[in-house]
Amino acid sequence: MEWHIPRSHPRYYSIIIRERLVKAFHEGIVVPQGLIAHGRGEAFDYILGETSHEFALEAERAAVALILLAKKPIISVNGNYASLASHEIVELSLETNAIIEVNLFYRTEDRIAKIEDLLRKAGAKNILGVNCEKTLIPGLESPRGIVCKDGIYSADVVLVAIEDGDRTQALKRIKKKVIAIDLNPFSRTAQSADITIVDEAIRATKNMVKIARELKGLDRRLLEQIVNSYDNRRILMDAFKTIRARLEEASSKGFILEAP
Ligand code: PTJ
Repeated sequence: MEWHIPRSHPRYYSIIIRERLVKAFHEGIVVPQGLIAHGRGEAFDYILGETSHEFALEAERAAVALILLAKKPIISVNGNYASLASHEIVELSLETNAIIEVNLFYRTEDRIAKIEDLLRKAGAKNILGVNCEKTLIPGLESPRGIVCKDGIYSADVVLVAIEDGDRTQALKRIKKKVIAIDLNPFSRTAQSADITIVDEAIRATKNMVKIARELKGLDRRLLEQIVNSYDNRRILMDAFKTIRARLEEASSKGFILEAP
């Protein structure tokens, strides 16, 4: 059933995004657990004021530089990320020559095919899914650890979004550089990634597309400077400080000026 959401609703955008996920759930792209994960993300985004803070933009810039420097960068896509940001993912992949790999926590071949199809319709050219040669990431129980041999398994840099913490840690163990988009800075993913983007996945990916257009003509040395001067601990500290400052403001006044 399709609901009519009036444009005048103060939370119009947020409700439209929910509708997108619910539709994707009915189509078998998003799992029910993905709807729960989205709610958790929304709560953090609400606290953060639903905006891309400076710490997120800095992480996004370093992430794009790292992707542009990589030999084989992969954008790992799950049900939530695909249904939220298929067009932005494709644009990022085209701007940076990154390969898209559909990689699922609740893995079925049927879901992989549907997500692949969704991304192809959005214009994806370089995509791995159902038809790749498979192998296993050590330390992740099958079938969650199944990846493409020519994709994540042989990548040097992997971007994950809206992911569980296990996968990031397993990728780190096999020496991948991991970039994670995760609104929850407390999460295991956020804590164990090399570059943690504490930002909403659609906003983050849009920002990264813009940044890629700016950075892709740059000399490698300048890209290396961006990556080498990046400090993920400081970025995480800034994210926590922002949460604290917003909670302090709210708890001292009983309201917050920039309420979403
Ligand atoms: O499609 P599948 O089978 O691969 O399953 C995907 C889910 C999302 C179900 C799976 O990866 C999962 O269970 O994830 P978690 O452990 O719930 O973690 C999701 C993390 O992403 C949480 O820390 C959320 O706060 C965060 N998150 C949720 N929505 C967004 C988000 N971060 C950025 N942007 C969002 N839109």
